[in-house]
Amino acid sequence: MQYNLLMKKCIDLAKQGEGLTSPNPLVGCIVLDKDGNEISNGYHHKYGENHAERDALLKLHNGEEKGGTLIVNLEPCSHFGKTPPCADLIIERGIKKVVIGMQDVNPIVAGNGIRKLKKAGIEVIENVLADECKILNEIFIKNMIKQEVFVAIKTATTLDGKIATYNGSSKWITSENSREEVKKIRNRYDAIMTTSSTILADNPTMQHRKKIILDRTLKTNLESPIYKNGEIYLFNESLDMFEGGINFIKSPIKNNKLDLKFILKKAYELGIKSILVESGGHLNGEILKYTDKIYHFIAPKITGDNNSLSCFNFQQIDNINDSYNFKIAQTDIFGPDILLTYYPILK
Ligand code: AOF
Ligand code: ZN
Repeated sequence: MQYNLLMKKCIDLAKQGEGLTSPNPLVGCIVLDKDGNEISNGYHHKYGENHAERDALLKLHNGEEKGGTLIVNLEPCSHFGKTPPCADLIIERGIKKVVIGMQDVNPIVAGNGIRKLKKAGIEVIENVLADECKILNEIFIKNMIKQEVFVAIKTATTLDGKIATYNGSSKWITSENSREEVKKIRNRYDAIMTTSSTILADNPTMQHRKKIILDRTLKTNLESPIYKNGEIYLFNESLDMFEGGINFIKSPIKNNKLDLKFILKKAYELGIKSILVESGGHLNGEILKYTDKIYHFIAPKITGDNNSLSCFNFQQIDNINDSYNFKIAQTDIFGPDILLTYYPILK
């Protein structure tokens, strides 16, 4: 049997938990009876709630899964965490075959779930749509393997790579369609990050659960719309306190700027596992070396002005071979704009 389509459906089910499962992974699950008919599905809804396998299996009450197949994008767990091990429930329910997208990278599971299933005589098929499953959980994977925050940048430019004219005029480069997609992208990340320059230039609201604001000298007005929703982490060079609903966090200075390495480490310690940077060319450029992924919306416009502001503005190079290199992973159309999704190629 070809399990690719069913695995794709598990990925789609898993995505229903986007924005709610962090720091845990996105997981979806399908159960087939012994004749291959789909009899249940489920997903991990929210951090701390049932895992996907349990969500799907607990919907079945009459033993119709006995001798059946379970498909799941992540190896079933083998540990007692917030819930008992999913592998045990799968065994108890008499499932005969388990189809897995990728092995778990969480060291307390890592292969133990698969071994437990096999020991119980269950056939295990691994690595079905593994690449897609790894992209689905790229944040979880980076967190588990490196114990570091996953950083993505979102930018919106003209065809000539500009985010604004020389005097900051930028509303709106991309279409309503693209801006709706940005809201969905934002939702995948624990926090958004922006700077005082962006706040002073655009005065955005940026609705989100958590916001990291870089304002070295505290020059933004704390009454600005951006401060009016979400938890605020305001990195600056002088204050370290919690006041007026704002976490002021004092950061060291490096090369005359707030130290990004410190900020990213601090954010991770504060439980922020992923960040979407939505700012201008300076921060985009400075943070590029820590960046895992870029969402680049491009509108079919040309400013034609070399003084317009670029989406990455941080270095001078003489040789074109000193450019940063990327691998384009996906292209989408949000008419009339396109969205390029790309990953840095590590040198
Ligand atoms: C999930 N949802 O659907 C699956 C997970 O914190 P706990 O006790 O819920 O355990 C989380 C770990 O369980 C997680 O890091 C991952 O290794 C494994 N699988 N987690 O939250 C799920 N299948
Ligand atoms: Zn589990």
